[in-house]
Amino acid sequence: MATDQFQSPDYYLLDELLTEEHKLVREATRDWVKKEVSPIIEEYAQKATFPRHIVKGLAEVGAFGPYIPQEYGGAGLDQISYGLMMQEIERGDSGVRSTCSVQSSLVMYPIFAYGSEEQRKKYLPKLASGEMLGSFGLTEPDFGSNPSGMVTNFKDMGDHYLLNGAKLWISNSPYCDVAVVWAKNEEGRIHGLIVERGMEGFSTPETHNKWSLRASATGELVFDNVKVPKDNLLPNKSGLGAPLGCLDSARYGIAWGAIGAAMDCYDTALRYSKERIQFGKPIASFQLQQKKLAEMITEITKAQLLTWRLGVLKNEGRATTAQISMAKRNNVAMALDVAREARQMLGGMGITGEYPIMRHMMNLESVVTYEGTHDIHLLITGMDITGISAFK
Ligand code: TGC
Ligand code: FAD
Repeated sequence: MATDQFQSPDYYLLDELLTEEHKLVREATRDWVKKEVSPIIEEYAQKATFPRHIVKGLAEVGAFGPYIPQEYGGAGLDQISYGLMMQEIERGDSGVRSTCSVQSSLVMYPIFAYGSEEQRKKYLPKLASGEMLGSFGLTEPDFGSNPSGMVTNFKDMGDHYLLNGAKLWISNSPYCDVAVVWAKNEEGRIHGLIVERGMEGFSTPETHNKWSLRASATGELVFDNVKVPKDNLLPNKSGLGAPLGCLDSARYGIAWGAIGAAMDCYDTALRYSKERIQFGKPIASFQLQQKKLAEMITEITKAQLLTWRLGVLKNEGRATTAQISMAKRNNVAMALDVAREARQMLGGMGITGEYPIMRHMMNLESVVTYEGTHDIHLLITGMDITGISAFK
């Protein structure tokens, strides 16, 4: 890949809405991405290999549990700092941001919010430092958008639980040391269990042949009569609301992350269009190309405003599930549109790994599907404004 020359667009001077701490966090993350992600990511994506070696660096930059209190190893930052980190990391690659979303919001968050004090002390510092990598098992082969139907289950055997079932499409699974797994008890109530690598009957086969998120490892979590100690059940919340609460936090991070991918595509296309000469002029001088760039920066700016406001509401504890859905849906669709237009602006070069655009575009095809599909989020908005669930 060519040298990373990224210049962040800020058309409405939104930096003025950020604190000094926000800007410091963003610059530190941006510098780290330029140094550690940009130079290697194309090669890892082409090879469809997870860059395991950057996990330590992600931990050092504070990307694992940015908003988890420092006493548990987190960075103790606010939600806007968390969002800005996800933006900068996804500017590098959605797959690397995926690793952070899963570790922070889908593994550390449930242990912090629903776990016992012993569980917090045992797992959170190791997850924050990258000593442990986590995964989150909600989706099953027959239950994706409708997780309430899950069949993975556990039985109370007196001194332990016996876990059976399988989870599919699980980010980080082939490399995870621990998994937060959602399963039904004998009464059909959903609970979270912490499953550790090495427990007999627990396996994590990798899913191959993905054309998207190629630098992120995806796989299954398979439970064949796994004996889970009783201490590994998350005691403080049960029901579908428990995993959905984690998704609120991860979807919020994705809303910011998608802006990062869009900014990278826009910035690349803007620079290319000023340098590429056709018909004796830079292609940036043609009205059709200017239209594409003008629409991209308009949509990026609208997403930045929406997401900053969501961050303020989240800091105040007032962001609703439906507001988060709207931002996730809008921003990922926006980023996909920007990526597709930017790809065209680069002509044939747009399909090569010399530029990041095609990789972002392919990654975003997963991002628009995971953490609730584009249509599911539309229906969450529909449910919120009408009071009628389209799912029942
Ligand atoms: P519904 O009846 O609406 O709700 C069931 C119970 O949950 C409560 N609830 C919430 N609680 C906390 N936070 C939220 N966000 C909540 N949303 C709902 C709700 O009040 C109810 O409580 P109670 O006490 O009445 O029982 O549930 P439903 O079965 O009708 O489903 C609703 C629907 C379709 C919106 C939901 O299931 C959904 O969001 N589906 C999409 C599934 C999804 O997003 N899966 C993501 C898997 S993880 C992933 O993709 C990780 S990718 C990570 C990466 O690599 O970055
Ligand atoms: P389905 O639910 O079968 O949906 C198929 C289509 O039907 C979609 O277009 C959907 O919008 C539509 N549809 C479904 N129901 C309705 C309805 N009621 N009305 C209208 N349309 C509907 N899951 C995890 O638990 N942990 C992870 O770490 C994780 N990581 C992932 C990583 C990747 C790369 C991918 C691709 C997925 C990951 N997922 C993970 C799973 C992801 O959350 C699911 O793929 C997603 O929720 C959709 O489920 P599904 O693929 O089964 O699609």
